[in-house]
Amino acid sequence: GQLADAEVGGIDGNADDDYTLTEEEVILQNSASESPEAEQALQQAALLLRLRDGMGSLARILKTIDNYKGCVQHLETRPSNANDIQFDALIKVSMSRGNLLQLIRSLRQSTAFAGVDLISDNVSSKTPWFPRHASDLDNCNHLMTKYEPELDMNHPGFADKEYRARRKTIAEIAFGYKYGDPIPHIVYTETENNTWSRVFNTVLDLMPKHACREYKAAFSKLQGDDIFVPHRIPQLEEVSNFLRKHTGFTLRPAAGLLTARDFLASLAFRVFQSTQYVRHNNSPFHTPEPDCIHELLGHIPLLADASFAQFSQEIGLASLGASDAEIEKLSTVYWFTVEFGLCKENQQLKAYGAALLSSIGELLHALSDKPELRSFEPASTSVQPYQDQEYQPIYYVAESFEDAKDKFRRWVSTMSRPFEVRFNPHTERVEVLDSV
Ligand code: HBI
Ligand code: FE
Repeated sequence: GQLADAEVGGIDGNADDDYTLTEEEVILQNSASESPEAEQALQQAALLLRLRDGMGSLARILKTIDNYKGCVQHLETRPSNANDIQFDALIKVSMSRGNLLQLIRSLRQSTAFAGVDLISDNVSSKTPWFPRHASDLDNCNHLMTKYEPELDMNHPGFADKEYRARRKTIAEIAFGYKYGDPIPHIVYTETENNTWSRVFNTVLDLMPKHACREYKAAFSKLQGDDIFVPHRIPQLEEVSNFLRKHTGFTLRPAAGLLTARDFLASLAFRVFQSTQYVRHNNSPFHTPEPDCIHELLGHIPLLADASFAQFSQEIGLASLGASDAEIEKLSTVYWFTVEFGLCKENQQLKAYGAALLSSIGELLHALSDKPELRSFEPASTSVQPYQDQEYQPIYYVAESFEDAKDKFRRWVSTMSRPFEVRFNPHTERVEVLDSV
């Protein structure tokens, strides 16, 4: 009872001032402050300590861990080579993120541990942070620095100052956007509307023969509602309202190519992050990065299809809290289905992938006899390397969206995540069901 039971949660207030957080503490603080659930999530850490006043402080440390409801999973001590009364201790603990953050602060700052140096606090973030509510997507807007007009000399807009300024203005809208806001209206220029018209008209030509029936059905509805017309770019807000009515999907403006983790996470909430800028008018039929013409003509029609919407959401749900390696596999599945997927319709091959439907060149290539066709099998599709600079040499063919979804579900159940997630559409919240 003599041990340091006063130390739980009690950090000397004045010690806080000139104290900088370590990288691990920042991880803990960020993840713990997201929500009460995150704060309670269990976390592992390996604490390496130097006990300058012998073994006495070890007992105090263990008692404190116990008070924080932590579990010591491994403990090792040895005399340090410095001198006789100094010991090094390695303690592996598992405790809630919130408490772990407090413990680390106590070890560093509290006078009760004056004889203890915390040499390292290697926090393993086994489960990466992920959004629990649709409003958490306000934090899921990290861009990949790839194919940007500012950075890529091969970008058609690289040498065009005016284009770059336009891109910046539109990107600012996306960065300022918060959950619940209406999507700001963009007054597109005549040049931008012209670029849209040129792509729109080629899609109109090719769609009857090459697009899958679900795409065509939704496309007609978008035309019927005067959202898809040749002479003007649809506004994301009207498109979002259209989708909400059909499948509950909505849009959020995105500033550019997002990280796969952020992009996939939004799908779990039936939210599609859509760019709002337009490709450079010098290259109307090709863009190195997503633009709103690709999103609108490629992605939007199928997101209005119930079965496809479900498939998209399941990829998103599988991504929440997944490891980096698993995100990579899910991205690859996304690539070969949502972006470049082919499907069968009465023995004929049709396109459903957004990158095909919004790019005539690749659409005709995909349906020619040049590429290799394989049937969609998540286990092998997810590890197929791909490149994004030229036309694909391989495409995957799905029997139907329902079949793709069944196969995908079975494959996802083999992934390593120690919990299940379920989306509650009433609260727009992802519920986490521990399966351990
Ligand atoms: N970001 N804005 C945006 N649009 C996409 O279509 C997109 C993305 N980031 C990643 C991505 N697509 C895919 O290539 C997968 O990595 C998920
Ligand atoms: Fe896309």
